[in-house]
Amino acid sequence: MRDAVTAYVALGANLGDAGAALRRAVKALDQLPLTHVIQASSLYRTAPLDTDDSGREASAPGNDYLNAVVALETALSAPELLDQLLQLELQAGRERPYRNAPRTLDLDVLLYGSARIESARLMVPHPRMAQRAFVLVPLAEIAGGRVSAGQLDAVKHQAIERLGRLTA
Ligand code: A4P
Ligand code: MG
Repeated sequence: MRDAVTAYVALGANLGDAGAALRRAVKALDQLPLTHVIQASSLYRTAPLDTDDSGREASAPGNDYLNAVVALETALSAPELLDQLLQLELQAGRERPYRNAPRTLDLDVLLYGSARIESARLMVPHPRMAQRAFVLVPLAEIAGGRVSAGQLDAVKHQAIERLGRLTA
């Protein structure tokens, strides 16, 4: 039996019924093999944002996003977890016409225990998470120790509105 790890996954959607997509995603994550959802942040409405690895910031196309973060306890390896997330995105009708395109569901691995992973298909911690209020604010809500006050301060100009509970 493999040891379980606490992993944090960011959820985002701005196409179709984004609220329903995020709620369905939480249920689906809880049903993945060797995995349980142990915590979920509130649901947030956020303005579409384009950030790159250099820290540049611009607005992105499409409607406002709904975003949230969940904590998983999982015995899947990080690449196995990524495969499962990509599968759930496909099931939600995800298409990738261009960079930062509006999306029915985006699931990103933010943190996987304390692992640092730099492979061609998986970077953990997520390389752009520190530039994004839509990641840091919900993550801080459920994992205060993983986000510093300075990090939150650096993104406080980005529009984010707490809507309420994500899960019942
Ligand atoms: N990949 C590498 N590392 C990871 C990781 N830690 N988690 C690779 C997930 N995937 C990772 O992702 C492309 C490839 O990244 C994957 O196949 C995987 O091998 P993708 O989901 O196909 O494309 P993407 O989502 O457009 O790329 P990415 O990098 O997830 O986009 P971003 O940078 O996350 O930006 N504004 C608001 N307000 N809210 C949002 O949620 N999201 C984006 C997407 C832009 N603006 C937004 C939001
Ligand atoms: Mg993604």
